Amino acid sequence: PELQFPERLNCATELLDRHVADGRGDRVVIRAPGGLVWTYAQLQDQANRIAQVLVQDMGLVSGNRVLLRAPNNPMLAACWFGVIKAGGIAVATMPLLRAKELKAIIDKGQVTHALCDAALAEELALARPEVPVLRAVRHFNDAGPDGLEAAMARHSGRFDNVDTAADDCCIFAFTSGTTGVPKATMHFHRDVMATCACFPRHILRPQPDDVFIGSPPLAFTFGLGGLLLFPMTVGASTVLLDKAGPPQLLDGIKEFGATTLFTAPTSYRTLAARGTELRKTPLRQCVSAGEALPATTRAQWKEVTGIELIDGIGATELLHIFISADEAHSRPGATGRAIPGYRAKVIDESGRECPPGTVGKLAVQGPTGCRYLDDARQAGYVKDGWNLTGDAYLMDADGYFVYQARTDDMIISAGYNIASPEVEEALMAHPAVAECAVIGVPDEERGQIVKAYVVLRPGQAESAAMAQALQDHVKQSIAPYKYPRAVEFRPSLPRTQTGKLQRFKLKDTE
Ligand code: 3UK
Repeated sequence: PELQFPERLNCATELLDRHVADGRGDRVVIRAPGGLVWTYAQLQDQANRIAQVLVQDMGLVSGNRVLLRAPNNPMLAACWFGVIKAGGIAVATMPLLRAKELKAIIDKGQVTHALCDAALAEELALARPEVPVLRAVRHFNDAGPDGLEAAMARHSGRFDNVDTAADDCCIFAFTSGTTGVPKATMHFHRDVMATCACFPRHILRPQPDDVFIGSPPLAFTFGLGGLLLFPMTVGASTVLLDKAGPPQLLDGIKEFGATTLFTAPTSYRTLAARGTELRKTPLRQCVSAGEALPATTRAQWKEVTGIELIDGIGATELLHIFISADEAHSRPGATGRAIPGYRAKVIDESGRECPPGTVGKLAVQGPTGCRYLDDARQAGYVKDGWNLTGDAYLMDADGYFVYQARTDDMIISAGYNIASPEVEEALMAHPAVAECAVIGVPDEERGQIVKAYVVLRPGQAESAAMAQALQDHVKQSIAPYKYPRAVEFRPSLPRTQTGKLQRFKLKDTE
């Protein structure tokens, strides 16, 4: 029943205006470095002005697509709500994208309007001559007479949200491209509310006094949910950092008294080195998603901070996390169970459900799901009403899902199935290893062999002896046939802007 929504629904009304109407307007919603603090009433005022600029000055009509481009900051959040209030579709883009990638998104999404941070104006300006569909652009965090702020000052802080249907689209989200070309997915107003009724309500259970902080960009749905929508479900607050590497996260947690952290496994691994400093802070909940969480990282985080990590698998196609476990129910090595509202199963090649303990393809069904802009791709992701995320998993007898690999990252060597992340985890437990990536490379005799790309910690020497030591270490920690027969040292590894390893790029170089 909690996932039934009225026919008319605007998620900005529910997540933002509701708090002001119910007397919570004076509560803080956003803080940012430099001392900026906005209450719910102030965010509403800003978003209402932006909605009017969009509709009255920029000619936006319901259903138009608005490109948003900024590092995480308060104006980006205000613009997101402004677009939603005006009945538009928010197309948030990763800050590091170049003109060519912006052009592809604008073309694919038929984006007509853009609100862009003045600091990131350049690449959009370069793309503009090639995208005539984009007819109106305004820049924010811009004090000039043509800036968005000057236009906002000419409007009132009052706006009646456009009366959207629960099934009207409000987000185009682009996937991070772990397997290459980014794909665009659509989400409706009710999907936003459904996501807020799942992971936050059943797993995180935030309190109004919680302070959220983290690294994922709001352009990545992991960040949009974790750093904007979820705190707003209970009138809590968020800290938006324009730079959110481990040092900034650490400083931010201390400065703002953050209680709830959202970041990726690699970031937890780096932060753990200074994790004891976090014991003196109010930090109490830490969410990891985006990539598999190695059991060693979970154990290390618990040891240095005393906090049990909350792992969760989410996907752009499903908007947010659908399998997870809270601190009390977490199991090392397992992502968790299907969050109430979702169903998940593991299926074999013919689509039949696998018995517990057997590796197969993850299939998910629930209140959110994949809607690609591109129909041809849709049939590949959604089969018989189940979303196929492209992950290999097994489910144990208690309904816990144990991650194996992306299905494209399962290596078949001499008839053995070997999951890249398992070999990576074994390697990362070696003290000389900072980062690594494991792929299968073609081999005449074995079909494929396991190859490891390794980034060593500072001060460690790249040598044949080191390679041998790493191979021996893997043979001793997991089944020996999984050890990397080839080891190559690298100064760094290719990652997406959401921080995910791009194993396909390494495969391409082979
Ligand atoms: C992988 C994980 C193991 C998995 C995302 C939380 O990552 C997100 O979305 P993307 O579309 O990628 C989806 C794919 O990433 N993955 C994510 N989380 C985990 N693998 N353990 C995990 N905990 O391959 C999945 O299919 O970029 C994550 C919330 C919103 C998101 N969009």
